[in-house]
Amino acid sequence: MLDDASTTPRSPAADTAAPVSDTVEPGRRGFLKGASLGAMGALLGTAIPFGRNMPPGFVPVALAQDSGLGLMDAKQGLTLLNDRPVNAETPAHLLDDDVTPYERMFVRNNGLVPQHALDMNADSWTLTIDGEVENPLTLTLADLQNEFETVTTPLWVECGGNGRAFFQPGASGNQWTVGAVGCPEWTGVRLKDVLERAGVKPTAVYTGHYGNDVHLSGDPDKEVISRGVPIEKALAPENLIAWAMNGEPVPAMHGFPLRLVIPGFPGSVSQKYLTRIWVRDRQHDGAKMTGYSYRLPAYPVAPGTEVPESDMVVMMEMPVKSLVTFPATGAEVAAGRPTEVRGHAWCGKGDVAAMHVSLDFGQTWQEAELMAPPNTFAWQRWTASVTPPEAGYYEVWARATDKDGNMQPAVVPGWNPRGYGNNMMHRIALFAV
Ligand SMILES: Nc1nc2c(c(=O)[nH]1)N[C@H]1C(S)=C(S)[C@@H](COP(=O)(O)O)O[C@H]1N2
Ligand SMILES: [Mo]
Repeated sequence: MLDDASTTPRSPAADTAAPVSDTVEPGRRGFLKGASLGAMGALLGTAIPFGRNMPPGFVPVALAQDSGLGLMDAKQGLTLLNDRPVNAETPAHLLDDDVTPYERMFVRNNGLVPQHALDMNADSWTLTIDGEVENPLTLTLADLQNEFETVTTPLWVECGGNGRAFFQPGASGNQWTVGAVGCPEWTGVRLKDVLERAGVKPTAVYTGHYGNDVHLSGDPDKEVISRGVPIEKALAPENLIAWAMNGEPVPAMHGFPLRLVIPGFPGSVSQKYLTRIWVRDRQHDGAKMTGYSYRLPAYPVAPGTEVPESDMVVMMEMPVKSLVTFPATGAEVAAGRPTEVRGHAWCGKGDVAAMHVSLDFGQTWQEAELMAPPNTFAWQRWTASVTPPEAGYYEVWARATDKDGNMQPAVVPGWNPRGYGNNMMHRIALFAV
């Protein structure tokens, strides 16, 4: 069922021109206390039949769990799309750092932040590896830290629905514009090393990931999200089981105390609050692996087509993409003088091959300087110098190309029912004076 199918997408032009404001409302923190039972019923998605007999100020158990919204106070300048669960994206100009700081890392929660994470309590935490393995493992944080090689490396995470706001007709789900992506530095062990310690059987086909965040209904037996990757991807060297982000314990919002970081694939495979990896003998069928979730039509369809569920296939590598992170859209620059523009580029297949910018709506292009990444699956810095010939309105369009020659398109590519994989070029406005 589509939860918010009527959401209208914002137009790209509106996004380009809009001033970016801090939309996190601190006053929302204690909002449950003042809410009417009717409003709470709406949150639960069901009526509360004996509501009129409940004492004033009563909070139903299903809603007592904190969504973690209070944790957003430490984020800086993010756009809050939803407060239960918490979803927030980062304006492009705040993603200029090579390594994304905590304050600017987007948040995508499908459920509620679990209590142990709110308490930052990792006592008795274990990770189980089972299924198609020779020796099922149950590892503590200390086991992971002591028995495997520790790796520290920047890796990008991008939500599969980043760019959804630009699909027409619109697609249900969070209306991400461009900022559901970030590249923090992660510390942990290679997923591959842990899987190899468990001994992957030849029958292994896929992984299934589990965390212990709380379903929006409050029902402890309901899975929030449980996705997986083909075993070949799971055994690739880039993936980490991480306990630290930017040198600190993984923050509550981002999966404390342990999460997967599987760059290249949609962010949803990077399970937070990780408790179990089930090695499967078939494609995983956990929550949000089936139906229309993180799936694309197996063939190109016209916008708005009703695609039968049986024709939907799992989304794999994210397409090549880039952002302009400096200057901020709407910047004033000097006419006739060179202006520095810069950003990052990344690709689900690994390194980006080339980067170009245009100052005349895509009529002519100049090559930008593209740095090698510090490691595969860290995003790559690009810089260019553009000169607006005279006073007036300009746009910088940025276009990355992958090693197979695929470029970012100027328009939304491949319409799909849930609005995944939009890698259209990012553009910003410049006013030359
Ligand atoms: N346990 C758990 N893991 C999860 C999610 C979730 O809701 N619960 N969301 C996934 C999705 S859809 C994305 S895009 C990334 C976002 O990671 P971040 O919130 O750390 O930016 O986490 C993934 N891992
Ligand atoms: Mo996501």
